[in-house]
Amino acid sequence: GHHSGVVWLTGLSGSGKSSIANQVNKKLYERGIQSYILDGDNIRHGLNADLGFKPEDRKENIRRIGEVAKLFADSGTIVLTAFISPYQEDRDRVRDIIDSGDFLEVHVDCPLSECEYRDPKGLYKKARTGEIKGFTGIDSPYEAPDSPELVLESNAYSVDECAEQLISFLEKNEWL
Ligand code: GGZ
Repeated sequence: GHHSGVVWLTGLSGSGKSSIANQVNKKLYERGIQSYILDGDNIRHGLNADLGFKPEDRKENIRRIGEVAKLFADSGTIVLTAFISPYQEDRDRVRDIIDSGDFLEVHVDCPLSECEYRDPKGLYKKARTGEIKGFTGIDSPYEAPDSPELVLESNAYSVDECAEQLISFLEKNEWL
C-alpha cells in the first residue's frame, strides 16, 4: 500500500505546476496508485467561484483548498495541488492542519522572465499593460518557500523530468 498525503506545488503562473501535476498523476495511475489533482479548473470555477485575487481572497482560496486536500488525503488519496499560493503564511497554515509528514511543499521554481516569455494565456502581457491589476510577480508578491521539501527547476528540466524527480522523491520518502 501507498502513503496518502498532500503534494503541494507552489510557483508562479506559467511555471509548470499543472503540467507537472498532470504528468505525475498519469504516472501514479499507471502504477495503480490513487491520486487526484486540485487546480484552478476544478476549484476556482466551482467551490471558490466567489473568490478573486485580492490578498484576502487568495488566503481564503488556499484555506479552503487545504481543507479539501485534507479530506482527500484522509480518504487514502495522494492529492496533487497546483495553485500559485503566493504567501508562506497561508501554505504554513495548510501544513498545520495536515498530519505531520503527510504534507510536501514543492517549489516549482522558474524565473519570472521565463514565465513571462511563455505567457501561455497572455496574462503577463495584460498585467504589464495594466489591464489586469495585482498579478503575481508583476504587481503582487510571490513569496518563495522558506524550506520546501523539494524544489523542481522547471526551466532547467522538462515536465517529464520534473515529474520523475517528484516520483523519485515520493519513493525515497516511502510514499510509494
Ligand atoms: C495571478 C491570476 C490572476 C492574478 C488570474 N494573479 O496561468 P493561470 O492563470 O492558469 O494561473 C493563474 C491562476 C492563479 O490562480 P491560483 O488559485 O493558483 O492563485 S492563488 O493561489 O494566488 O490564489 C492565472 C489566473 O489564475 N490569474 N488573475 N491577478 N494569477
